[in-house]
Amino acid sequence: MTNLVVRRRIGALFLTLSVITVSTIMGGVAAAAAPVPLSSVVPIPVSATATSGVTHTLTAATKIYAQSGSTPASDIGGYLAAILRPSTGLPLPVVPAPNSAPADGIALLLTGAPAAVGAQGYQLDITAANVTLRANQPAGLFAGVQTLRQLLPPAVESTTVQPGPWEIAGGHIVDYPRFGYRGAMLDVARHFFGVAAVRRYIDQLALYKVNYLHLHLADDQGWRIAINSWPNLAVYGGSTAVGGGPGGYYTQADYSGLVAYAASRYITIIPEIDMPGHTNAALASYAQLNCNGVAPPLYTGTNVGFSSLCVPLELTYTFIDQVIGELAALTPGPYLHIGGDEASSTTPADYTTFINRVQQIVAAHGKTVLGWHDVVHATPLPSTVAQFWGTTTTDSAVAAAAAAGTKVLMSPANRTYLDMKYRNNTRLGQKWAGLIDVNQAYGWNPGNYLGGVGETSVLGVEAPLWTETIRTTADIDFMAFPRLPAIAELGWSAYATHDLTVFKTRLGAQGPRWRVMGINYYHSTQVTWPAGS
Ligand code: NGO
Repeated sequence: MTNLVVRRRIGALFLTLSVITVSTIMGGVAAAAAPVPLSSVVPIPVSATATSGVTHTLTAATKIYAQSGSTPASDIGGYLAAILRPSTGLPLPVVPAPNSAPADGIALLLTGAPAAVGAQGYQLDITAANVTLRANQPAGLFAGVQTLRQLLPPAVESTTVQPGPWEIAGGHIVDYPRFGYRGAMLDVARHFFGVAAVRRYIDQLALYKVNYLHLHLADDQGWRIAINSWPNLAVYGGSTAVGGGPGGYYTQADYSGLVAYAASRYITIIPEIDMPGHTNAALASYAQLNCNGVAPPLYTGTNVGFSSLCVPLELTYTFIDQVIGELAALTPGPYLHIGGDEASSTTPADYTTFINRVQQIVAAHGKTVLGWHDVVHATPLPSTVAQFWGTTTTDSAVAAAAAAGTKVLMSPANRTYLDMKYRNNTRLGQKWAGLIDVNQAYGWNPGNYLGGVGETSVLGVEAPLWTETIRTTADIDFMAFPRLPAIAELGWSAYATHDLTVFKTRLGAQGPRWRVMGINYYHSTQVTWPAGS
């Protein structure tokens, strides 16, 4: 009989419980599942070498040692403990690491990592005696914690005590990202998603080392952030949604809370106000923003390209300056996204005038412009980043901009758009950019995809989730899983590791974890799921 001693604190007492492992009950012979292999981590690490026959087991004595004197390290220790305690029932105290590397427990250290892992990478050593995670910066510790988490059995994600054992395969991992920007976008304008839903998505993104969350905060159907100098934007412009539902918006306190929550997961939020098109909600909220002085009605359909801010009107730029000013003050990160897509109700000359002027406003507020790749038709500032959302592998204007130094964020719609259907009969989503199952989402190379846009021009990869047809967190889960981890891997892992067959098995191995986490994932037939998942 295999007994695992679990110490749980109940009130002021420590109770010692004996938990009989499931394998004992079911098989009679103690045949605990083998530890998760190092090779199953998503995104796949740069290098992972297993030490055969060695495992590390978490016990009631395990401590989490955090780099002494580092608040971020002890916060990351607390984050790890908060994930592990409910399922393991172990106390897992977070304590300052001694000066020399601890001989036991899990150590989160900001010393001794190889320079090659940079600011976001880490080194992880797992021996029978201890687990040692080293990074140069807290972001690297956080990334390494996600790897460690995936190396524990899926049941570790449970919110209730599970039998264990909590074994981790022995080995040595050195890991760092291919691209510094690995993003996801959530459209909270077509349907509004409240703070809890966005936090849930942030937590899911963190598990796959995504480090930017772009929030599409305003579109024709809704304006979702309170702007103090233009209050009607949120109150009226945010009052509905696609299909005519109730809408909603973030107060600035809500939004700051999201920014802080994301930061605690090493994710930077990028706010987007789409303009000059996709602005019906703003135009409906303030008649004086319209060229004819008449406010259009609120819009709850799904057409695009019919609205435009009034380019010749000086008030337009006062408005933008005040909106961008308030957003910049709420945004510790470097980027503000100005949209710029599908401005088919704006003349090309007006478009150029407008984008060039808005870039100056963003720069005056100390931020860097991100825009959909349409902005290359204006005159991008040297720092402006163009987000490619096309469906072809050639775009001469984007290639010319890249040749002139513009960095490109890769979101090809037929590869990365999480709102595309998986198959013709997928209940949710659209088809305009094609069907996207795992082969299609994973089977491309961001550094060598768009003609004339080589690896050095690519800032990173982002998976947008537009929400014309998406209403609930279960819908978000269904469209994001399993494709989001595929895109996250393209952003993190070296292209030399790219292998569709192996990836389908690694991705499938995440299924049991998603099940424990309550993620409503799509059971793609292209993924090799383990039996029973
Ligand atoms: C396009 C369009 C969005 C839609 C989305 C739906 C871009 C950049 N503009 O992508 O307004 O919501 O497709 O897939």
